[in-house]
Amino acid sequence: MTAELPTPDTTLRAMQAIVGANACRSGDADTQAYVTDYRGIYRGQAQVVVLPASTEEVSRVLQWCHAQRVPVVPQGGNTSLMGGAVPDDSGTAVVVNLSRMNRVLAIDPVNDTMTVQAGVTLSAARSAAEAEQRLFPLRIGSEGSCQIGGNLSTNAGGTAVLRYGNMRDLVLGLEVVLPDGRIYSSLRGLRKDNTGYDLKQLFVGAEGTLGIITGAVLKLMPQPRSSAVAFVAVPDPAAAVALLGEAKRLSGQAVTAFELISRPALDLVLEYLGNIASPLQERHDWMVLVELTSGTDAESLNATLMEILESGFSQGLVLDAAVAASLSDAQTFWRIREEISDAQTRTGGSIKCDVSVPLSRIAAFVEEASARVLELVPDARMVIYGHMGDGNVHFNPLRPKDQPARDFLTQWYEPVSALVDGMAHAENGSISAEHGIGVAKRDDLTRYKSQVELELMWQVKQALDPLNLLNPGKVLPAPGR
Ligand code: S2G
Ligand code: ZN
Repeated sequence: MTAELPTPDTTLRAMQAIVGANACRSGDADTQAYVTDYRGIYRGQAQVVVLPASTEEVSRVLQWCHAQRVPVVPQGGNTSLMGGAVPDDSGTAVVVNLSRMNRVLAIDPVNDTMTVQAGVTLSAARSAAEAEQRLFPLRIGSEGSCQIGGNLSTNAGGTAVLRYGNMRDLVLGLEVVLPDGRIYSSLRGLRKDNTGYDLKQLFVGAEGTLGIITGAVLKLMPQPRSSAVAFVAVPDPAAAVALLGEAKRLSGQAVTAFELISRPALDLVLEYLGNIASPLQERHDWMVLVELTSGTDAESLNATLMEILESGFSQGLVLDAAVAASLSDAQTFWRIREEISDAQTRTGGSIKCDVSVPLSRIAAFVEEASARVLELVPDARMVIYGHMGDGNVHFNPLRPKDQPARDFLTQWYEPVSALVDGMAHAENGSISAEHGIGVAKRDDLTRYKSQVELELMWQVKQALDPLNLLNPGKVLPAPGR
């Protein structure tokens, strides 16, 4: 016999008693922004949305919801692409939005750590580090609105993973409120701590299904003294991979970003931006944005970049290159790269396949998957771009200009995503390299995860959230599906 859920009015009053009336939102109009994802694809309903100001308040909210068996959806900047941060349409959930917990609590420049609340935006975190002449290296296009808690919950990657890793590699300590309200805190800034299971890593990438991240201790890096950026035309993806090898051989750790851009991706974003010309004179099928950063002076780093490009030219790996002659040039090159995502959203009809394969197989994968997708959807625009350097591309077939988005998107799961994910899986790759699972790819896990992997994930979920109250329906398919 399932216990009766409290009425929305009872829940609202209980939440108001914990966080205060001003930190509660109820009713469709006031909750709209919190129950719909930023692209308007995933829409749900909530009993109440609460914006707690402290870990203590989060704990009390979860204690109450746990006692009343009320499901809870944790939410940061609500920039999830997979529907992971909004409630379902049952109208039973309480959304806990962390935006008011937005303080940088401490920066220790000697220890190279920064302690933040979960609601600090990525851009605020990066600015706080910069003010102390340090770098917090996570770099993703949504940095103005995404929050550190959500970056951790989705193990966010972005354009500097090649050099600095994902959020999993950038976190040293966490504070998490568990489904029953207990507070797990390991807000320590130690690079070495071998005292039992590394519990914090359970919550990184769990998409809010095991606990609500309320604070973190993050690694800081030395600020690079110089950077060198080039927009390079290459004959094909295989040449891009070979050029990456040359870049690593000649500059070692200095390779910070290596972003593939297909011609349809470039055409799309230049059309969207409207006021920026291609950095290259000629039109090319494939390009890469290459960024080196280092502690050496700009002159020697640029010389290294030129050495890489000359070597590339001599081996037929480079067809043309525009080297940023100023910060403004570099910013323009990066703006072209970063705006591809919004250009897709504005155009509509983007089938998103966020896949990764071993770097040794990525060129063949891109070529073969492109050919096979075009057999299925001959006029699709092959918007293929992103983090080739770490084996991840956003393989996003886009609707033909003359086809309405709604028609084109009927092909999303079958046949397009099933084909592309199946090919990535066959390469021992990932069907979601960066964006996580949410609800969008939840049921795919039964196809692409082994039975043992699924059983282990269910066992972890059962151990930490036996009542399945935290972010229900996200990430894990129902057992036995
Ligand atoms: C990026 C953004 C999401 C997408 O631009 O690196 O992660 O595929 C993507 O539009
Ligand atoms: Zn990406």
